[in-house]
Amino acid sequence: MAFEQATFITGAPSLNECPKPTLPEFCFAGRSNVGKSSLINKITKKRKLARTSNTPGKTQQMNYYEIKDQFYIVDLPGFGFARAPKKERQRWGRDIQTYLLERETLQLIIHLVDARHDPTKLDEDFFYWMATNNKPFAVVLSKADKLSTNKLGTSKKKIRDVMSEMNIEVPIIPCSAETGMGIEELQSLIKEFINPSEEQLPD
Ligand SMILES: Nc1nc2c(ncn2[C@@H]2O[C@H](COP(=O)(O)OP(=O)(O)O)[C@@H](O)[C@H]2O)c(=O)[nH]1
Ligand SMILES: [Mg+2]
Repeated sequence: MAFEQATFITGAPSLNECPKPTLPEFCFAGRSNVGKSSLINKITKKRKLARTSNTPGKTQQMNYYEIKDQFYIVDLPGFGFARAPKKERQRWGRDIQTYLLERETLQLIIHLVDARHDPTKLDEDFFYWMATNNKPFAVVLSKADKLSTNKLGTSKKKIRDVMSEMNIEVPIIPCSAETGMGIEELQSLIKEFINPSEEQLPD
């Protein structure tokens, strides 16, 4: 599969401006600055794909990238984006929840947590919320190059412990957009989930 054949499709400022749900879709979620755009650039081997369409401080939008005729990658606005006014943050929270719950072509939610930090209350709530809503998700420990193998193991275990308290078991993949660590594993995971059912296939 050619992850490199990626193009920017649109920055959807609201849910009803998302592209028609014709292709399987994968979204990247997590706080601002956790490394979502860098990871998208790394898996598509395009250094400027995600950055160019995302001007900091502008209205938060869902940035859609298409891997040629096969699937969409969606760069979600981070939670905790300080620059947006409160009203806008609330609207976005609702919009993203609706997106995550109701987007029929969404195959897998990839949630990033900075490998150097413990998961926040927001991360934990997010894990719980996804699990109780039966949403398939995976956790990426981002910026893994910044930690020793030992410390990385500890971070992974912390997340696994938090999850197992909630009876959740999902893939946890340490990744680095700098060194490429974990990228192939993430690509394989995406491939496993590209399995649209009959009724989702475009005519
Ligand atoms: N060392 C290191 N830095 C990273 C990595 N991924 C992202 N960064 C840096 O973290 C900052 C935020 O990354 P960005 O992709 O814009 O985060 P986003 O807001 O979640 O899209 C940038 O300065 C990146 O260069 C990584 O894997 N390793
Ligand atoms: Mg970004």
